[in-house]
Amino acid sequence: MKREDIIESVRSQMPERRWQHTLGVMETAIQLANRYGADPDKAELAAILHDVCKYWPVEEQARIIREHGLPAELLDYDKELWHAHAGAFVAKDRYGVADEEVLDAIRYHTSGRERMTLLEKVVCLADYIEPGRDFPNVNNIREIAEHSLEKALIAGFSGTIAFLLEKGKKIYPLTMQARNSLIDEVKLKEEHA
Ligand code: DGI
Ligand code: FE
Ligand code: FE
Repeated sequence: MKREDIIESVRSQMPERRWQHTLGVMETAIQLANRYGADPDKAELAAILHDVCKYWPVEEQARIIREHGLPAELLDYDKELWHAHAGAFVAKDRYGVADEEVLDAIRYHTSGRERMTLLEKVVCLADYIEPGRDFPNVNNIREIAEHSLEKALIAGFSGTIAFLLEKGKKIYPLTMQARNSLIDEVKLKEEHA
């Protein structure tokens, strides 16, 4: 499907404020891609589609996970995690996105995972810091993002994990693995600096 048609279709599936968020993620993902050497067109496409399923009924998101062989353990964790995996499926199935890098960036935009690709980092971080975001510490993460994708994401995931702990919620293991892995990457980079 053409970029413009995907945009109109995605926009029609979410409330206006979520569309504004998506526009913010598109803009920020392109900026980060240019800053850190990722492909800005891929970053933009992943951003356009990253929350496509966010406002679908949760039963529909769960059905996609069950019927299409997506990780079943997701269903034992917070529903907020489901739209990312369901979204990657829909991007391929309904919008014809074939690029696995783009699909992974959509799939892991919420949880992260061990050894995230550059494109996954760009989209995940853009989702945290797009201009419309307002949560404690977001300005700090924006500043860190000026010089380190990895350090900014560590700060983002640390905040999310603290939030989940505070709420007494479970933490999806990929989020812990993502943070651990980013910490290792930063350490390695500093050792080789
Ligand atoms: O879809 P968005 O609101 O733009 O952002 P998102 O896809 O990053 O979703 C974030 C929400 O997911 C946030 O409110 C925390 C919630 N969540 C629940 N369990 C987990 C989780 N986020 C992560 N990273 N890991 C979890 O285990
Ligand atoms: Fe999301
Ligand atoms: Fe989002």
